[in-house]
Amino acid sequence: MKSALITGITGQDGSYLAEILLAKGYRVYGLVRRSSSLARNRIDHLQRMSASSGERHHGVLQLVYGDMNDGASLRHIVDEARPDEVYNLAGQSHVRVSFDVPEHTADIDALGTLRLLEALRETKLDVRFYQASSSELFGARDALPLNESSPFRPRSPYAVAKLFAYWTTVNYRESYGMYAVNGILFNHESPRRGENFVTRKITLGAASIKLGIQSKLVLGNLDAKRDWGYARDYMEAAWLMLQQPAPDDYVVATGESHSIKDFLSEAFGCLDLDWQQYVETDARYMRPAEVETVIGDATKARRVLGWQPRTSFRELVRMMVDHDLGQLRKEVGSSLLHPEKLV
Ligand code: G4F
Repeated sequence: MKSALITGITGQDGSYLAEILLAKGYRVYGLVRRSSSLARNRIDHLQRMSASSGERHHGVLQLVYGDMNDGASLRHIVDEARPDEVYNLAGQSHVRVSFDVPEHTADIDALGTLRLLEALRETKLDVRFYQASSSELFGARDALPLNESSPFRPRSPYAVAKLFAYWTTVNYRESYGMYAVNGILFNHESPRRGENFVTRKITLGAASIKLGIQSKLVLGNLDAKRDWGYARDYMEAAWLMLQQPAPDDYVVATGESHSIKDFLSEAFGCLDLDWQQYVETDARYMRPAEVETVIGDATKARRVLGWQPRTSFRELVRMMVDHDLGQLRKEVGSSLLHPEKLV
């Protein structure tokens, strides 16, 4: 049985990756932080399946306590689990929030990666390491689409921290001969996306308006353009990157770019609503420095990994809207949801 350690297993990407690995028969170790609230809804179903026999999942899931700001805990986990593959998905991943908590973002996203790589180096395991790098590394660029050779120019504390992690990964590959790769993923969304990222904020907002729970949706910059794919498709690419004969870095993207306005039009359109009647903008959702347009060129991932996105923009938006409408219908009346207060 192959084994893998996933940091950030309770997040959108971690939960999809865990599903993929469990279906392949892996023993999956998921790093979780000790906290007073158990926010593990994205992996609850996996824990239940892993505990019961006869499911289509053949692997085993085990959660282990640790923290990216605690090198000793990482060393201990690596030593205990002795994984074949490590996927570093943990981090403070909200770009706007990184301007409010730059030090924390750097500690977890940048130094956390270093701590994990050091733990792997010290144990001298024959391990394959995946680093969740980001299209935010490129920042504002004139030459589009962006590929593995495009220069980096980060424009947020988040992107600067990710740049450190990117180069640390390359450095450990070159210095110590480690199988360490960067997946430079462009925006990837799903019904499991955090509610304060723009796509989920929109689908949840549109569904709330449709059901009369909310009267308007307040956003920031509506002109920004993103290359949005489906997170599950992107985690397939992450796995493929660790199955190659030699380590390398790959861009993962759809090659299509849409504006926030396009997303609004598609999402509200799914519910027969005109977004312009409900959407307002507010400076508090704007960023001190914005990345206006993002579009990726995943030619290398297509050629070397044989990967391609399987979910179109339209299918992705529809999937998210349908999910949120269904979820809200179940939760109407619940005090848990206050979409208008989201970042
Ligand atoms: O959904 P976003 O917050 O995603 P962003 O900043 O592009 O970053 C995401 O994708 C990156 C690439 O994969 C990741 F590295 C990163 O961790 C994260 O997952 O914002 C998208 C765009 C921005 O231009 C933002 O200014 O939407 C614009 N926007 C407009 N109104 C808003 C809002 N973003 C948020 N979060 N909330 C708004 O109200």
